[in-house]
Order: sequence, then C-alpha cells, then structure tokens
Amino acid sequence: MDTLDRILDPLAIELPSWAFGNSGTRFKVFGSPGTARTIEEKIADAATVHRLTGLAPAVALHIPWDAVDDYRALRAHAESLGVRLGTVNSNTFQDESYKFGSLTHVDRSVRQKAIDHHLTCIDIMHETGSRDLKIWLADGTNYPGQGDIRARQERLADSLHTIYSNLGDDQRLVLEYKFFEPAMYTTDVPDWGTAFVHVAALGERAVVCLDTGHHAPGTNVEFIVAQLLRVGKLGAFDLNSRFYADDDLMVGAADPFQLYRILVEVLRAGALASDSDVTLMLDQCHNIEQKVPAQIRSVLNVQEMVARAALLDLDALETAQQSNDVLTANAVFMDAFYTDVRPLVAQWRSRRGLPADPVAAYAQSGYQQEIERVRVGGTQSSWAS
Ligand code: PSV
Ligand code: MN
Repeated sequence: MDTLDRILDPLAIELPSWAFGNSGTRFKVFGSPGTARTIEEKIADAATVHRLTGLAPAVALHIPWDAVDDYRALRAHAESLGVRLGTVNSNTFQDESYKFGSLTHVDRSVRQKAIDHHLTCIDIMHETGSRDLKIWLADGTNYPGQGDIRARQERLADSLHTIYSNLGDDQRLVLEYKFFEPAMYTTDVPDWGTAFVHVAALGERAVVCLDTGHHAPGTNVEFIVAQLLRVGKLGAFDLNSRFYADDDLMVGAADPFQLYRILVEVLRAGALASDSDVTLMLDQCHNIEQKVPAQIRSVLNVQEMVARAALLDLDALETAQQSNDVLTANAVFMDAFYTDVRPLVAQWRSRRGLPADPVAAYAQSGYQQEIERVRVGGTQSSWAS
C-alpha cells in the first residue's frame, strides 16, 4: 500500500448532528426546505454524507437538542444506516437558571443542576456506546468586578471533578475552550492553558478539545496543536473556519493553508492513525447553504488537506531544518501545500467504489429533492428553539 492510502484509509471525521438543523445568527435563523425535524432524520443525513464519501462514520449528539426516550433504539437506527453515535455534547447554555453560570455558579443548587445534566449525559453515553463527553461552557462575566475570577475557577475545578469521577472506565471528559462569547469580559475556560490546567488536574481520561474557530485573530493554532499533542492532552478537534469571530463556516473555506499547517502537526504526531485517540469532529452550522452537500464539501476539504500533508517530504524537510536552510525548508513545506491532490483523492475513492465526485453524486442522487418532498410538517430542528 502506498503512503497516501496508508494515511487516507483510516481517516474518520465525526459529523455534528446540529449541522443538519437550522441555524443562524442572533439576528435571524432561516429555515430551509428538507431540513431534518428529528435526530433520526439528522442521522439519515449524516449517513448520506458517509455513504458518498466514506469519511464520516460517526455522528455527535448534543443534549438536550437530540434527547430521545430510547437511546438504544437510536443507536440501532444509526447502525442500520451504517454510522455510529459519537461524542455526546452537554449543553448548559440555554436554560434560564444558567444566566450567571453553570458549573461555576455561586449557588450550589445551580451547580448541582449542571453537574446532574452531565451525569445524565454519561448515562446516555452508556446506551449509545459513546466514548467522549464534551463540555463547552458559556460561563463567564460581562463586567470587571462582577465575579470572583479565582473563586469561579475553584468551583469549576470542583464541579469537573465530580463529573470526571462519574465517568465509566472507557469514557473520557473532553474540555473545550473559547476566548469569548457569550461572556464578554471574562470567560471561565477561555484558552488552551486554562483547559489544560483543569484536565491535567482531573487525570488521564480528561483531555482538551481544540475548536479551530475559538482563537483570537493571529493566534498560531498549529503551535497549540503541536504542544497539546506533545503532552498527550489533545483529545478532539472541532473543525470549522472563521473570518471574524466564531463563524462556524465550512472547514478549509476561510484559510486552507491554516488547515494544512494544523494537519501537518496532527499527521506528524501519528494522530491520524487508526489507533489514534484524537477525534476529528466538525463543529459547523450551515445558515444559508444546503446542509448535506456542505457537510460533504467539508469532509472532502479535510481529506484533501490530509492528502497534501501526506505528500510533505519529511526527509527533505528534516535535512533542511537540521542545516538551518530556511528557504529550502519553507519551499519543501509549500511544495506539498501547492500540490493539487484532487485527482489522487478521486482515484482513492474510485478504488473503494465511492463516487469520484461526491458533491456531484449528491446533486444527482435525488436525496435533496426527496427530503424536501417528504419532510413537510412538524418542526424543523434548530438550536434557536
Ligand atoms: C461553542 O461555540 C461551540 O463551539 C461548542 O462546541 C458548542 O457545543 C457548539 O459550539 C454548538 O454550536
Ligand atoms: Mn465547538
């Protein structure tokens, strides 16, 4: 098997259920014909992405958006469509009681409510077969003096400890950071350093999630990737693109070169191998574009950039680095990035019985027309409701 196949074959990208529901900005959430109304329909859409690309075997859930009565039945539904249920994302950002915080709240009863929500998520994970509990907190303050920064960290550490100690033996706690929003002054988990401090205190099965959209402009994200991988604490990626803030646009759309630089680090750390513990997940919203083909485009963008990273001549790079040959090192690095890998990846697909052009195959499949015809009535899924 050649190097490219060895690297592309195990590539698996987890899709977010919420990508298949409606989304928008604080100004407006637009509906769109054919949007999934239930988690079962979202899973069917995700399975379509996997069927056409061979890249997306798992679907992440968000609770309570995707809450159902019977998670074993949901798991069976997913498996019958050829995908599995992946990361369970908790949600403590849409309940009235969390106005001033959740796991950090000054009131013990609110903290307990937020902890209990995570324990419910752990119960769900036992049913769905999910390994990871992903926590992103909206906790923070808007004004200087509003909260005791240190005391909030203590309460957070305590709450996380209780959640961590309730995990099953094979389960992990994945802590996601974001530098601002919705809190505008302090955020309780604003950066990778804070996330690292907390997961390091918890133990081996606590790791960091890096959402590529959660950094200030100019941040060298691949440096953070390299550092967290180096110490074994990078558990998951939420991949997407940003132009301005947390835009959640299609990965590889805004800055393909950054995606390449990140994936070079991931590949060099061995984190794309089939036995890797690093989950590659998309965290995207499709506000104005069709959702299923946008997810197809996104996983293809990741695959193409992995292929470019795979073409990087590591021996030539190392030789140049060792001799401090700056220009050659940079040229070697750029050569792989500038290679058009699309024909190679299309061949990889054809060899596996997949459509050479999955976006075109989707357009021709009639799936979009069918969901627009059938999904009439009911309430379209949305994170706004
Ligand atoms: C927060 O902005 C975030 O990135 C977290 O991962 C949430 O769970 C997700 O977005 C939901 O939209
Ligand atoms: Mn995220």
